[in-house]
Amino acid sequence: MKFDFKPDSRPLVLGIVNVTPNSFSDGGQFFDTSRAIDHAFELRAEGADFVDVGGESTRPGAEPVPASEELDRVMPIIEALVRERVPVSIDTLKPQVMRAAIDAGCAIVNDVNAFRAEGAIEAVADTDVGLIAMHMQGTPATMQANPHYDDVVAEVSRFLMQRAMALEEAGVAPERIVLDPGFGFGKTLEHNKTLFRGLPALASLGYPILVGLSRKRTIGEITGQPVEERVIGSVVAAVLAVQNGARLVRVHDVRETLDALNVWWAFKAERNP
Ligand code: HH2
Repeated sequence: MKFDFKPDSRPLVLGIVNVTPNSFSDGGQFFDTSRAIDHAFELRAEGADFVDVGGESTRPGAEPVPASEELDRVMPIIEALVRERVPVSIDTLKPQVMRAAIDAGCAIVNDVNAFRAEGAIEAVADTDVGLIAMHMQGTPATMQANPHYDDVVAEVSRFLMQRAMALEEAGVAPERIVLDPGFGFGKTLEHNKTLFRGLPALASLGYPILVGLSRKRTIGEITGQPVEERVIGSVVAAVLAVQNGARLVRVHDVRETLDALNVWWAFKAERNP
């Protein structure tokens, strides 16, 4: 299953399956393998273009898990999905997990660490999978302690361009690269707001932009809602993100997000199918 991003297509939706006991928004809910597989098929049936499978939480304060444990969590799910020809994205920052997932047939590697780990670029360069490189200041364990930027849009743009260049220098075709400003990863609410308004500038870097705000703390801070009541806020954020230039969104609530995006897409332009 290849990553074949068409610049003129409607925005793509990645449905999230976290196989972790501690993810912030669906923590523990899909930790059990068979439930995670059922949930992944459900998201696909609801219209997710890709199912993004993650076995290590990156919530603020989360501690890393060993590669062997992460593999045990994600591989059965990836294999079950690939068997049924569901396009899969693997959410990992470990080269070992990237390689195993690609060998199993993943279409995308989604790395919140933007392929900075030793061996990460080598693990993905000589393949044909899509690559999502995300900006993060610090590490999940420490990133929300005291994030600081002089100019968040400029600094995130510069970082993402550097990572895109590093991938291209290793032989990655630009069509395989997606960039992500990393909402909530070492950013305050104010940083996230400024970055959101800067999405047109990020989109002008020349790579498709992915936005992940689904059910995040930022949505809670704006709406005052607990995590299970953030669907409407998240859907509005997804629509505004694509309106501002994002081409992919990573979401928990696929059906609701797609309803909104389809209405936006239908009303927006004359060249729609
Ligand atoms: N956010 C999370 C995880 N992976 N990948 C990309 N590309 N962009 C994001 O914004 C992003 C991501 C964190 O959200 P979630 O998966 O809901 O929680 P957790 O990391 O606790 O599993």
